[in-house]
Amino acid sequence: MKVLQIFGVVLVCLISGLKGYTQTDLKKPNIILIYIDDLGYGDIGINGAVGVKTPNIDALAKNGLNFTDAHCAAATCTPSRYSLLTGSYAFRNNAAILEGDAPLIIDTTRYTLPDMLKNAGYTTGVVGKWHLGLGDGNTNWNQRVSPGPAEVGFDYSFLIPATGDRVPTVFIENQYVVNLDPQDPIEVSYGKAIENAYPTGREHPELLKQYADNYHLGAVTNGISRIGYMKGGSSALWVDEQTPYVLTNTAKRFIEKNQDHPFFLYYSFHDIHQPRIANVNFIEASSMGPRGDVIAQMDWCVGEIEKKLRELDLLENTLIIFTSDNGPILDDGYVDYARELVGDHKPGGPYKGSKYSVFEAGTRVPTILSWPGVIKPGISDALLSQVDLYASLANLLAEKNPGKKAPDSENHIDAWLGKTQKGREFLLEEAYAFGLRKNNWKYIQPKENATVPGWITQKYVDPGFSTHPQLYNLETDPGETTNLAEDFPQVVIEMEDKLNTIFKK
Ligand code: NG6
Ligand code: CA
Repeated sequence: MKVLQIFGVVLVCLISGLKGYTQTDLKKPNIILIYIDDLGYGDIGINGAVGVKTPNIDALAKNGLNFTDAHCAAATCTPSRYSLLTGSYAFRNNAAILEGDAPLIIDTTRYTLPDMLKNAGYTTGVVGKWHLGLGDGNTNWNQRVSPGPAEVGFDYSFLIPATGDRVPTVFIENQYVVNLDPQDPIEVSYGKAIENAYPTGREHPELLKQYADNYHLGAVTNGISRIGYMKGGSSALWVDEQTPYVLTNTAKRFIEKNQDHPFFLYYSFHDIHQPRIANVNFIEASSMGPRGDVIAQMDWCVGEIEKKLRELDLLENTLIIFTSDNGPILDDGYVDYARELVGDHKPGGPYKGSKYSVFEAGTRVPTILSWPGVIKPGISDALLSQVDLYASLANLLAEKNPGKKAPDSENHIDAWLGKTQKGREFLLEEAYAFGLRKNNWKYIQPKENATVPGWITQKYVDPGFSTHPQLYNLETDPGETTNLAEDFPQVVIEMEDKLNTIFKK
């Protein structure tokens, strides 16, 4: 027996030695969070996509765990990302979609997910879309923009400051604008127009390579009009068609540079958010026009990351979390004919709703975890929220009690790693109304005089409002068509009570 044990230890040491890991490191996988923007449950092949192929994501799912009932914390970007990084619900901080000149919304004294990982010995990096605000509200883009990622736990950052459709359209590395010429300083405004600024799409539609609605007719850079006005920084402007390559190469460099010790990479894609301007390599890669083409482009980038890990022999001990920040949307403001070309493809899978909606498709998003050394391939129906990644990863890394620091985050590491199919008992869905899940029950809280910004209703979005309680049984009615609230008053009371406990916490 003893001999066997010693043999085992020697073998493990040999294997880990070969892979360049110590025993301790084996317990500390590299963690790569691949965070796609606006990708719907049904937008990947493995979940039923028909208009586009996603071979790299499908392979990731086949070799990992594909979750059928995992949710982002909210149906829009900023709230969702706020919850992901803080383990706290967005409503506690009134987090809403931010403009490109908004200040950082994470309190820098907060102990965040990247802080926790740093404390556990990780080098932390964020590459891609940020959209959590930067600076103090009076941001000068021509000097170090602060506070930002470094002040909330990231050792390295390379950012799209807000969204692809908002100025400033420049990359920011370690909080400095990349390639900025000091002689050509940047100015940004979301209120008054700026003199001698970039022409606007409203005044110069002839400059546009893709038309846009009334809300996206501000500064034109690279032939695309954006939200907001901008002046200067011409040597720093990004080229939309190159963005996927720039970000993926930056992510690869981060991996390469940090290959010898545990790292956390939050790779936050611009794809498949609008403006959907695919690189020429992906034009007509799908049958759905630009929206499908950028899904194919995004899938290719995912494959590049996997290839890099394989090349560096890191795949075995890297936990890849692939997911999305909110549900899908066809028309969000640019005229790329996503609605007209969607055909039989169902971006939200069998679920009702979209981005901005409290119905299931608003937050039930593609979620795949892969860690070849540890996770057995399969499918999991566990009910999980991204707000739980914080406490779950903390638990994995032996920081057992993030406690008050992440008030809404629950430890479900066993569910994330596929050791159990049991996830949350209750799960909050934040949109412009509140939804609550318990097993297959879905409750939507009634709202009096509910409104959403006008542009949402113009986009064929059903936000899910009603002045009456709504209760659906997702097992028999995944499309949320038959309101059972009057038939199950006790369930409505239980769900309402639980919501109130969450609000009062
Ligand atoms: C909305 C924008 C939309 C998109 C969204 C953010 C208008 C009319 N629409 O306010 O274009 O940028 O915000 O998307 O301004 S998200 O995925 O980052 O939440
Ligand atoms: Ca989004």
